[in-house]
Amino acid sequence: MFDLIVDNARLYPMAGAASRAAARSFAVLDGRIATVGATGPARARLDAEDRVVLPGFIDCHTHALYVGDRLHEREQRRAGASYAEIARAGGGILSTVRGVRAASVEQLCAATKPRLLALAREGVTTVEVKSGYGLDLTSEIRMLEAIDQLRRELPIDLSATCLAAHAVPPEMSRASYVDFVIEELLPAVHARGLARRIDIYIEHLAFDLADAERIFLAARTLGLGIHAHCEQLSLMHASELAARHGARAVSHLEYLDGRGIEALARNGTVAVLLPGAFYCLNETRLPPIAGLRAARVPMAVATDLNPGTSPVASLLTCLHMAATLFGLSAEEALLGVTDHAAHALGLEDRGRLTVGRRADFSLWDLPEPAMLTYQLGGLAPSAVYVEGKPL
Ligand code: DI6
Ligand code: FE
Repeated sequence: MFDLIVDNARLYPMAGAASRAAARSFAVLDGRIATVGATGPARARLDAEDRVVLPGFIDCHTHALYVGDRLHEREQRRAGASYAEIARAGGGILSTVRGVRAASVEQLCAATKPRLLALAREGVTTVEVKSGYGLDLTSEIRMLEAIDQLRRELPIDLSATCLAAHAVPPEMSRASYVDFVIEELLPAVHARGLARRIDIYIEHLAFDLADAERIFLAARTLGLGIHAHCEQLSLMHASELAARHGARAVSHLEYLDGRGIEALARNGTVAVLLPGAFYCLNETRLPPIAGLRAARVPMAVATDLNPGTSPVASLLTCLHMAATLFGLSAEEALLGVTDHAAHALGLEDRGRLTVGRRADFSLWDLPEPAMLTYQLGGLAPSAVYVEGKPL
């Protein structure tokens, strides 16, 4: 006896436009896909009425947990200041750090919930959320605890990443902060089981390759996964270093070169594209999509939802931007928010509608999934299911 049968569905188990299944139905048991194609007795039945059924979307790179906004930086940028100049003057990430340090878990959750629910309404069923606006022991842990609380309160799944190495806090030197992250913060986060991976911002205005190497070694010792922000504003060869240390994913990559592409390909590292940040910062340098494609590097697409560079609480918008601005095919863009995003997070239990995976899916009244890379706005799933249950 299954829990649910979904039938009369145009089923896209891999989400790519070219990979529609012959099967028209699937069965759910205990939150997982039990069979595809066959039917049988079930406690409930969902007639998809010939709608498109896609795997639940996965937003694999966000800084969704924050309070306040940075609207004033928009004006500063309009007047000619760059993101780096604003950051060096004590604005940027550090202005959000001041707000987050003063906020309680409840205030952090209340500010973040509407953003996560906005993603869920578009069919997003898993969201990665980073810390990185605390930059001290109690504030980083409070951020991760807030993510854990939201995970328990919301119907979608959240996956927390410790981004302690996001910026250097004003009260410390870079070297002593890196020591503190390695010696105190990461062990404390690991001991509490609050994050399954680390991330680091490797850029001239943040951390360098030597800092990154030390943090990667510490993460590996603790058995934490590795993600990194690389080559966003300049070529630092950070992707090569991260890949060599077994990074699952590296993000941004506008300045990535051929050597970096080879390193990602060799290590099976996912390239996470963040067109929302590219768009909001008015960037012109495109990530090397043709090279990534030729080297068969899996590409994911995420919102980078954050108050500074990508106040974009819409994965559908980013999917559209990945296709329109970066030139991804519809299939690449859709794989980028499903299977490849799951792989980036090491969550191989989702991202496809195949037997054994989580029954996270959405129903769409569309002629075909590629419509999501064509029409901007006005599209929403008619239903979203997480582990076989309606949102
Ligand atoms: N890269 C980004 O896009 C965000 N963090 C990072 O390292 C920006 C975060 C912010 O400006 O608040
Ligand atoms: Fe980011």
